[in-house]
Amino acid sequence: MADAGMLRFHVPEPEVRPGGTPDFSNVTIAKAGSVPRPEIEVDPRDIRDMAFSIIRVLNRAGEAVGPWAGLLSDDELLEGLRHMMTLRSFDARMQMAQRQGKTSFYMQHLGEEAVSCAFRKALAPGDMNFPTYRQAGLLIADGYPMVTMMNQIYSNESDPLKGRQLPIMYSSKEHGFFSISGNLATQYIQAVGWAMASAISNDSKIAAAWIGDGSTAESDFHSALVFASTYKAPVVLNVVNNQWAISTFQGIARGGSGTFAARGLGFGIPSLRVDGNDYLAVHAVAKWAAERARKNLGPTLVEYVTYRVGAHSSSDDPSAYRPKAESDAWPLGDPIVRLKNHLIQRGVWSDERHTQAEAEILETVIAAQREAERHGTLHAGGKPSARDMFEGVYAEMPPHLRRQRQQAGV
Ligand SMILES: Cc1ncc(C[n+]2csc(CCOP(=O)(O)OP(=O)(O)O)c2C)c(N)n1
Ligand SMILES: [Mg+2]
Repeated sequence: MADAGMLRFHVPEPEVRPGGTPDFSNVTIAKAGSVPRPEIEVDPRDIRDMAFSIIRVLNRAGEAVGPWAGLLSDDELLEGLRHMMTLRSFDARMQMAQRQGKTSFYMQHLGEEAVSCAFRKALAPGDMNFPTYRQAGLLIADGYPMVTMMNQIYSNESDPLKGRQLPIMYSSKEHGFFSISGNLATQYIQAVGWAMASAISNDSKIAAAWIGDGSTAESDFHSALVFASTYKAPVVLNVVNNQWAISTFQGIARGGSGTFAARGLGFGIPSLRVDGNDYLAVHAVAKWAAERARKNLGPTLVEYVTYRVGAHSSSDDPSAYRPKAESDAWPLGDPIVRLKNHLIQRGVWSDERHTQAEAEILETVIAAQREAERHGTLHAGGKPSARDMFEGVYAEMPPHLRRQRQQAGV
């Protein structure tokens, strides 16, 4: 019986701390192929339980099973594998470049490659993502040049953003990648507003909002859901649940809702959970949600269940707050290994080809890096001009900035 008269403050705690044995036995995982695929016109009230399950396509044997399978050809899957491998290789090189002092900061995607790489393939040209810092796969899978990404990371003379953004905070209108904001969750309301504008102007383009599990605690997330649900905005509301928000485990932001997808239920928004380490499942669910948006059926909330294998950023050391072996214990496996095994199982890939592709990709990444470094790195070579920091914000430069520019003599 609860004590009467004595209040106790509740702070959720992760199951295991450093030194403990990783335990994901509390993570309930639906069998691959077991979650139905409803019609996109489905009444959200009829699929509320989908916010508590996990849509999966790839089973343990590497087969694609169930109603969400069968959307992608072997060639498309091979391309997807290459995109994820490229992102992983790019990450490893840039993480190393940060350690070598060539950039001040880097953020990796290790373990989460399927989410952004597969999602990109569900969008059409002209659609707009409002990403966080952990969706560089949206650019890689859309053919954005790695050299340009590296120029941005190095803040060198060819940085398209001219050193005005933190490294990895890319921006490309042409590739449907809205400028990243370091102020978390702001991208959610921006995405919903952009989607509403698209509908108001009778356009055909849809938006995709992105947020991490931890950032859903921000009020912007909840405001965005109000607007999205009231105006049936053509937007896909993505929540990447990688279990951690720097050192804070996902139970803090999730609170009592059970899952992050369940946050959508109170707004009457169809809310699905998907295996974020399953390229096929991510793509199939993204397609379903994008089609709903494009057919004026309104927003869909999608929670990608995944695991952040790497550190939060180059400034973080996860051994201070979680067991070292926790990522090995993660029950949904590695997205690259799982797609690789599927393609081997289909007879269109092999271990030898995989090893060879890894080497080829690394060579391409190194070649891009060499080219970027010819344009400078953080402490060496060409830099954007100090004059650039005064440009690009106002259509007409206000007097106080003109004065400052004069004082700086640029
Ligand atoms: C409004 C705001 N609050 C706090 C921060 C500091 N911060 C940067 S990343 C981060 C953790 C975010 O975790 P999550 O949303 O789960 O995304 P993940 O890094 O796991 O992809 C925090 C607290 C910030 N950038 N903006
Ligand atoms: Mg997180």
